[in-house]
Order: sequence, then structure tokens, then C-alpha cells
Amino acid sequence: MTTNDSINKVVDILIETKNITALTGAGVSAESGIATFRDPEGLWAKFNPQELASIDGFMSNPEMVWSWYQYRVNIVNNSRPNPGHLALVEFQNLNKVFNLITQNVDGLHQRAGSDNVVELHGSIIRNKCFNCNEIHQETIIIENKLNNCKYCNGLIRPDVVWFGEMLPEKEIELAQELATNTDVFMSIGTSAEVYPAADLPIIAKRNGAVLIEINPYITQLSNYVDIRIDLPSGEALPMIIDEYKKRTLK
Ligand code: BJW
Ligand code: ZN
Repeated sequence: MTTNDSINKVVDILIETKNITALTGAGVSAESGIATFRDPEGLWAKFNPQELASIDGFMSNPEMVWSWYQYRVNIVNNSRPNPGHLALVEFQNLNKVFNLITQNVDGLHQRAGSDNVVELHGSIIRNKCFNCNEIHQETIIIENKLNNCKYCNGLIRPDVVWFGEMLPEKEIELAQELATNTDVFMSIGTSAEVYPAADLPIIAKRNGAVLIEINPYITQLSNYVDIRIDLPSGEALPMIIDEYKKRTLK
């Protein structure tokens, strides 16, 4: 099947369906200049996840972890949503039930205009207290200095989910329910290697959904999906929306 055939097949399915759920990963923000994790140029090729994205890492060197996240917050603040994010906003206007679940912590879906985004791994723009868990909404960037909680004096950390930490209960339960009940599930720009998010496409397919993957490279999910579009999401998603509009406006 050519890429165009796959796009056409996806649009055939979307037109007939009532309920669409998308799970996005770091690949969706790659075209906004935000590094992914597991690609050859990704963050985990240069940085050690155990040192930077775990409780033990924060406890042994909080200054280093905090400044690494501030460096990434700066990149996010200077980035913009790309055509993939913008096309996902248009999925809200197809007169279907559309649910967007993301593993991304960069807030770019929301900045693009997506509503009710289910954030599985938190947000890099939000901070919380390492000790009492209180959310500190205000941006606390005092160069690379560590900040303390105004309630309990604990250290402030980013409100993201590190390895070994539980995902926010409400979000993961909602995501599992959406995956169970959807007609179409799109896995976009994720390596599908990190659990429990990586279970969501499997749950959807086991419960009868058509499973679509959009990713320029093969993932662990690729052999299992019904349709694969091997393009960057910033190209594939606008193509799908354009074709959908062309067909439904006739
Ligand atoms: C494009 C593109 C373009 C490129 N267009 N596509 C053994 C020991 C301990 C734990 C475990 C274990 N085995 C399993 C676990 C559990 C663990 C886990 O899954 N580990 C695996 C790595 C094996 N999971 C957890 O620990 C989770 N918690 C949990 O399970 O709690 C229960 C528990 C408690 C205690 C012990 C055990 C279990 C928490 C996971 C938290 C993940 N956190 C991170 C960091 C967030 C904060 C931050 O940003 O720093 O979340 S890790 C990182 O991976 C980030 C991402 O959200 C997540 C997923 O990555 P994603 O989005 O898929 O990115 P990549 O880089 O992997 O893939 C990008 C894809 O894009 C590629 O496929 C490219 O081809 C593609 N791409 N350009 C479209 N233009
Ligand atoms: Zn506190």
C-alpha cells in the first residue's frame, strides 16, 4: 500500500466512525524543535534517565535535575505548535467524539487549541512540592537556583511523572476507559515503549477498535496495527484533515 492509499483508507474509516481517540508522544513535537527521548538524537542518547527523570536522581542531585528541566522549559517556551498539533485541533470539529491523550509534557496541544487534553505524564510548565505535593502554578525560574515550597519549605520539582512514579490516577483511568470504548485509536509519534501508556493501543484493539499508527519509523506497535502511515505527523495529520474535508464537502 502506498502512503496515499493509507491516508485514503484512514479517511474512509474516519468518515464512517463516531468515536476517535488519539494518543500522542514526543514525535508530535519533534517538528516544533523539541527533542524526542529515544531517537538517535533524542534526550536519552545524551542524558541518563535514571539521573534526571527519577526520584533517586532528584534526591541525589536536585540542582542538576532542576536546571535540566529549566533548560527544557526554555526550549518549550520558545517553541510553537506545528501543523500536526494544529490538525489535531481540527479533529474536534468533525462532528465526532474526539479524545486526545498525550504523554507529552510541553503543553503544545493546549497552546494549539486542543481542549480537554488528558496529560498522562504531567506538565513541565507546572511545578509541585517534592515534599507536600502542593502545585505551584506560578513560574518559578530564578536562574538555576532551587526553590522552596512556601507551605512546607520542601524542594520544588517539575510536575512530571518520573520513572517508577505512578501516573495521575484520574488521567490514566480516563485514558483506559477511552481506549476501551473507542472505535478508532491513533497512536501518533510515540515509540510505545513506556508503560502504562503503551498498553492503551493494545487495550483499544483488543476491544475492537481500528488501530492506526502515524510514525516515520517502525515501533514495537507497527506489526500489530491495522494501518500505518510512515510520515512525520506534521505532514500526515494535515493530509488526513485535508482529504477528509475534500470528501465531506462534496
Ligand atoms: C515522529 C517524528 C515525527 C520522530 N512525527 N513521529 C522495569 C523497572 C522499572 C520500571 C519499569 C520496568 N519495566 C517497566 C517499567 C515501568 C516504566 C516503563 O514503562 N519503563 C519502560 C521504559 C520499560 N514505567 C513507569 O515507571 C511509569 N510508572 C509506572 O509504571 O508506575 C508503576 C510502577 C511503579 C514502580 C515500579 C514499576 C512500576 C512512569 C513512566 C514515566 C515516563 N516519564 C517520561 C519523562 C517525563 C518527564 C520528562 O519529560 O522529563 O515520559 S520518560 C519519556 O518517555 C517521557 C515520555 O512521555 C515517554 C514516552 O516517550 P515517547 O513520547 O514515546 O517518545 P520516544 O522518544 O520514545 O518516541 C518518539 C517517537 O516519535 C519515535 O517512535 C519516533 O520514530 C517518532 N517520531 N519524529 C511522528 N516528526
Ligand atoms: Zn510543600
